[in-house]
Amino acid sequence: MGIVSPGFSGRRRAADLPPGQYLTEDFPVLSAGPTPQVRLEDWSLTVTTETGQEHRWTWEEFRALPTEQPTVDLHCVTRWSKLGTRWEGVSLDTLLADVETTADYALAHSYGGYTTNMPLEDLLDGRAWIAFRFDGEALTPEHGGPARLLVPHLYLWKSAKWVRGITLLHQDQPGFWETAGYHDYGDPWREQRYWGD
Ligand SMILES: Nc1nc2c(c(=O)[nH]1)N[C@H]1C(S)=C(S)[C@@H](COP(=O)(O)O)O[C@H]1N2
Ligand SMILES: [Mo]
Repeated sequence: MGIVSPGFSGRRRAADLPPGQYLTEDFPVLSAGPTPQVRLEDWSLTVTTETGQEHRWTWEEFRALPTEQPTVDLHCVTRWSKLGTRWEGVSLDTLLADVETTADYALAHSYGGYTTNMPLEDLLDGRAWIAFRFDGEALTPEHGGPARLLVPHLYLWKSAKWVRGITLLHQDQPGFWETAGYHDYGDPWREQRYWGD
């Protein structure tokens, strides 16, 4: 008789799952509204500092930046986790390298109006990307293409799809779900799902 079933993937285990999460092999789509269709020639990404200074990249400029290929685990607050997902994107360390700021907070803005906040330091030190490729393919519109924020150490609602800008702020400004009762920070390992968790 077998002792332990290795699970479907046979590679990753319950120990890789934050509390209250279950493993899924598919990639659910969770969007609060319709999927915006952004043409690459109309796309841009803007970082706005606390003094109002703007740093903007067209798609061409953005794609000329050096990229990384992180493999990361995703944890959605609706309790599914997907392990070992493969992405390609530009590190926020690269994007923010020449941005002068003393801000402590960031607010990501998306085409379509979605927003989400996080401490600026959570975007740094190799922990966040503007991702444009998933599993070797161009990121599909329903998953946030042309490009989405990827901040995998926080619950997935922080990974703004269709990202168009990041505003750097001296004061924390809650985004769409954070204003609706979700946790301001959203650490899956501390199960910070809702206000007060
Ligand atoms: N612009 C935008 N980004 C978003 C959302 C959204 O509704 N709009 N939903 C968030 C939530 S709650 C989750 S769980 C993930 C889902 O990403 P996926 O649809 O690629 O699985 O995107 C996040 N980013
Ligand atoms: Mo979510």
